Amino acid sequence: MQDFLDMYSEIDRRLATVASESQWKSSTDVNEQHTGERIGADRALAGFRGSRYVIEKSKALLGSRKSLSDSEFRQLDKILLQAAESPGTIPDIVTRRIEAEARAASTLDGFTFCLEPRGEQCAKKTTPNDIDKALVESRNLAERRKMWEVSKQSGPALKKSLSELRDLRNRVASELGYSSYFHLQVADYGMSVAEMMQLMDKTAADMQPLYEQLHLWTRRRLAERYKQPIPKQIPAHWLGNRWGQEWPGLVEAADLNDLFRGKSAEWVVQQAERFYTSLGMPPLPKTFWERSDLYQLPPDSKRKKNTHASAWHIDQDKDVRSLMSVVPNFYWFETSHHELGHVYYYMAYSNPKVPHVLREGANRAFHEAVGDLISIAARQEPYLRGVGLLPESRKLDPGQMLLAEALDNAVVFMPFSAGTMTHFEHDLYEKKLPIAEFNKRWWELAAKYQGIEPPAPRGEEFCDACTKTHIIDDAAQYYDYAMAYLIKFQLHDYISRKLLKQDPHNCNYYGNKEVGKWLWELLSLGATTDWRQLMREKTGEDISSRAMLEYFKPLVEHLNKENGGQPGAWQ
Ligand code: X8Z
Ligand code: ZN
Repeated sequence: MQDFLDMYSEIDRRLATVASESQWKSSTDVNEQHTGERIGADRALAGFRGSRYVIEKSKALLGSRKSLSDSEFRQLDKILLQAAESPGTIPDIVTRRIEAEARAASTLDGFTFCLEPRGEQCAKKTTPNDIDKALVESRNLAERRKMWEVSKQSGPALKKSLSELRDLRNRVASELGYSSYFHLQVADYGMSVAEMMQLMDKTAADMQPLYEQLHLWTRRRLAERYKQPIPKQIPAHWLGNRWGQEWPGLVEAADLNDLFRGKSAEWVVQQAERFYTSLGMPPLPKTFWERSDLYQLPPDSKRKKNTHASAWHIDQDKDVRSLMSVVPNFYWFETSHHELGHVYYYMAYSNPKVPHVLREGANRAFHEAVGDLISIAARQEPYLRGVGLLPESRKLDPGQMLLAEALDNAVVFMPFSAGTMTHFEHDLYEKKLPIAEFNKRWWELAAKYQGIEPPAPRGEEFCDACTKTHIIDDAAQYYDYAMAYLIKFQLHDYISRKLLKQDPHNCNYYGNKEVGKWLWELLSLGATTDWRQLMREKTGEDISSRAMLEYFKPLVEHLNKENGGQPGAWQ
């Protein structure tokens, strides 16, 4: 037994390191050569992970479950899940998948958004950061619509790839008995598809009354801003995010973007690091700063890179990096805290007590929750004042701050993540949604869960779902974020009330070593314990929307007043 685990760990660590390094190169400098190198390295890794020997041996060892220690069982379970991503029994399909994944990633990562197309060329390019800035700041509806439409340009380029990838991913997953690729991804939680969908539907339903009140408040507010009649559904280009997944820029009194005027992008990332070190966690390794790729490239840069933020654990040990396009604003302030959360998780579980195969989060949602938890703390007034971001003269209204947090971060995100995204991917994989219905289904779901409609009907020449990074390169996993939001409010509730004995709305983790120790203990376990058990041990409860709903309770009253007790539903 131990021989097999040792052999697997040693070979896997080497091959995975080479593959990560090639993926890093192909994401930070998109070109044919790097795509080719990535395909080669991924094939070598897949060949090992999915080899018949690995599958048969781990199945056989799992067969005598009673004699296995918990750690042995968990390792074998992970090994078999990894094998299911590339079963050696269908090598041609696995190879085709690897190539299709790499090509789609290269189209996505190297995509040029164009303001003025000239035939096949582009006379004026733009960046996702500039699109986001226009969507947050512009008051001109024609300009907003233009930018929103530009942000959907990558969809048609990716639509066929998504359909092919869906078929290949599903075929791969079926080989070891999964009903679809969605099922395979959900299996990492030890859950069935039905259980996951139930949790998502319950979450969306729990948030619905509050979401509807926010929706009503927002459509009135934006109609006034743009001097338009109040719509039933919100036109997508009215909102400050390309997918309406969060709605920043609506509460002027709580707009924190101006705090970053005069700060550099470097400062933003360094300040995020200071949050973690203030808790007693170690500084980031020197190699993090040398090897990461943290800042925005100019629109005419020869080098192209993925502009969506990510964190990387290259060697399952000390080589940790982040890929971002930071500019000094509030979005990147929060996102830097988010990415460093991943990085600190990597650092914490890379210790001798955690076997190589279990150097992962307690589950994927926990991984997403850590940095976001710190982001909740990083927007609290005592912290902003303490680090000198918020000047003496600027007072913050707690009611307005809570409203802004619900809109630009927490509540508004839930119908998108638990509703639109999760159901789209569920239908894509489990129900084999035909390519001729991709866009129709996407907008049906956006209408149903988010109450959002496109500025004008969007036919099947588009693929608006394809413009969302995760649909292409983080397939069938977006419920991770919905769960992460539940978990982060549960952790925050515990930390503020039980450890700090402070109001969750007005508390300060910064500099608190007890909080740091509590969190580090959780992170250091990696995937060595069952996540449900960990949840109970650390917070005393199961995963639920209780803590998030409680956090936003003061808002219910506030919105009720502002909305004059009107029902919020748009349906
Ligand atoms: O993708 C991310 C992170 C990287 S793991 C920036 N997030 C989701 C998104 O942008 O859609 C964070 C919250 C949701
Ligand atoms: Zn993340």
